Amino acid sequence: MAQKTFYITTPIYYPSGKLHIGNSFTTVFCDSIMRYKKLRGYDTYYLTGMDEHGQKVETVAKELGRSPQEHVDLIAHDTKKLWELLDIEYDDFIRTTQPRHEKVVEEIFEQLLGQDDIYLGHYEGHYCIYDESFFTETQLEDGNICPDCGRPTKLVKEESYFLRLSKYEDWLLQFIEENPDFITPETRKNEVVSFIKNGLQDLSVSRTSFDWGVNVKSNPKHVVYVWVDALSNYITALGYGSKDTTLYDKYWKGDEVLHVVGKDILRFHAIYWPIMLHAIGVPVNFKLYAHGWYLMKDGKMSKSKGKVVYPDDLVPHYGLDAMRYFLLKEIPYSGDGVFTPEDFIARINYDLANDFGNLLNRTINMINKYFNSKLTKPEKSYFPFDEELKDTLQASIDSYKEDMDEWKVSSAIQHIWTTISRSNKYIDETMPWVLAKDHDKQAELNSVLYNLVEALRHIGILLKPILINASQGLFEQLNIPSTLQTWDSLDFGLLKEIHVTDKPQALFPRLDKKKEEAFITELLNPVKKEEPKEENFITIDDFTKLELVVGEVQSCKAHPNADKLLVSQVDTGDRVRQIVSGVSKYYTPEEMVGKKLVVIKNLKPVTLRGELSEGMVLAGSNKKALQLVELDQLKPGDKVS
Ligand code: ME8
Repeated sequence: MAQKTFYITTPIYYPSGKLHIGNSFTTVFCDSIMRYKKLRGYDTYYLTGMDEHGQKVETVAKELGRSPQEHVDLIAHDTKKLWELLDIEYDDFIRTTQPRHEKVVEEIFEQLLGQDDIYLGHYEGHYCIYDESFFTETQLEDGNICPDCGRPTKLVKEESYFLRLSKYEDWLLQFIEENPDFITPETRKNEVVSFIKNGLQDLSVSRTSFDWGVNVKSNPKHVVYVWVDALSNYITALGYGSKDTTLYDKYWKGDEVLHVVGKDILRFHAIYWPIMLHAIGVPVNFKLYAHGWYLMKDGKMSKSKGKVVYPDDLVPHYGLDAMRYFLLKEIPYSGDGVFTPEDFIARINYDLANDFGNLLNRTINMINKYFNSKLTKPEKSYFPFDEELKDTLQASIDSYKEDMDEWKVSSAIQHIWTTISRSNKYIDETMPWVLAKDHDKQAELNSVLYNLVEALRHIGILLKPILINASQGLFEQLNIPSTLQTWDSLDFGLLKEIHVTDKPQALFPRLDKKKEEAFITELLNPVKKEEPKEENFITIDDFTKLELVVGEVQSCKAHPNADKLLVSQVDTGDRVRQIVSGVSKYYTPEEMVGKKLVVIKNLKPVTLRGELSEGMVLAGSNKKALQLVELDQLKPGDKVS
């Protein structure tokens, strides 16, 4: 029988900065689904990539003193490194700046224009550069603030092309009705349906206000607006519109296609994308899963508030599997998840180290101790608990499968832990250490330990899409042949004989709770080093603009019209100049005479209360005192620098 195909995609990420656990969640999530499908025998294709065009990229690159291309190259490089760290097995990494993508986007746009699904008009609206979205007055928060990111929006009016969404409103509603599992979860589907029923407005699909994008072929002053550009990646990456459409024919037109997106970009994928595809004559045969968000205890993850968690801070310290486990476990199917240092450490200590790691470790240690690392397949069952263990295992496998098929990864993980708990309970019930004391109970003891290894083998298979190193570690320590690590080998009793390692290693060492919580808290709130602000600096060139010289006061009088001021005649070497200074509270005119002071010679002359002032003398001061800077060893006109 031909293998079924499964094509899965992440959103393509904006290169606006380093990716955090939120973006990483989507990618790890897709990776686990892809690995599950592979385990189930599918021919899979996993696409991820970067959304590299748009005004925001242009702006960020400029701020960082890079060209947009240099900027996106750097971020794409860092992103690939992150996926390597998280062991993401993607098949392709598309970048919207690649010619293979740009060329096809150009053509898609022209096709839509040619068939009058795109037309030229004017757009006026409040635009958020950061989110690359327009908002209506009613959507904005007070002060024309973007409702998504909280930044100020800009009122923009420009010529723009529009996609006729309104024309396809009825078609889309009918499509959603006829394909009830097109959008999941159900709550998200309801959101989309009610949005459409409120009436779709034609979508602005081009900009003239920036350059960094795909130009409209027939009118190059327009750049294709980022969503038409971005969404097309899902088919351009497969070679749609190119000479070689093998992948497109195989995977897009294949058995299953799944787009996984965050809830914030649901509308784009559930409305604009199917309409675009339908309009250009591409079959709309994808499913959409919109997941919730990772939040911090007190709200959204926010770089500006210093509340962002990065996997590359955690993985080197806690390992790949701890990170993957937490990410996949803590976002439920249709809700948000919260990251706290306490929960992160608790999941490692309780779920991974105590429940799972310990089960494996105890089992191996007992086999080593009682049977010199070797077991044989028991001839029969000795305890009623044996059947209970097997029943729990079978029920967990069924529920796991059902959940994974519906993208409920967090819930599927819980079913694995049900089996883990049942296995730990089985040890308490059968008490192998008591059996070991009785020489007549060797067969029972062998059987108990065999059942535990079989349960662990099953657990290892179910964990393959979730914990990459730990599932492998489990198979290695139990010496499970690769033929019994497959989905088809989920059948109790297939192990003929067992020979476990005599050097067991803890998969997840227990962590010092307080110390590690403090470590992560510190990562989240690094002690801020006061860095001098750039605008406080002047360059040496700025300083040398000042002409500072020694000036000797020849004579001095009180200012006729201002109590605080003295008027001095100062010899600066080249000539005598009049300088007005606010020092009368600290110096009498008599005291001034003969002082050799530091004078700024090239200060623009001003008239102060009727007296010309052709420079300034320098003084130091605090609230109580003022002291003129004197250089009594030098002569008038000597340079000060
Ligand atoms: O939206 N928790 O890119 P993006 C969970 N370029 N998911 C999160 C998250 C969080 N805290 N923060 C972000 C874009 N995400 C577009 C996509 S696709 C044709 C174009 C998710 O880099 C977010 O929900 O802003 C989205 O799914 C993904 O990261 C990419 O976000």
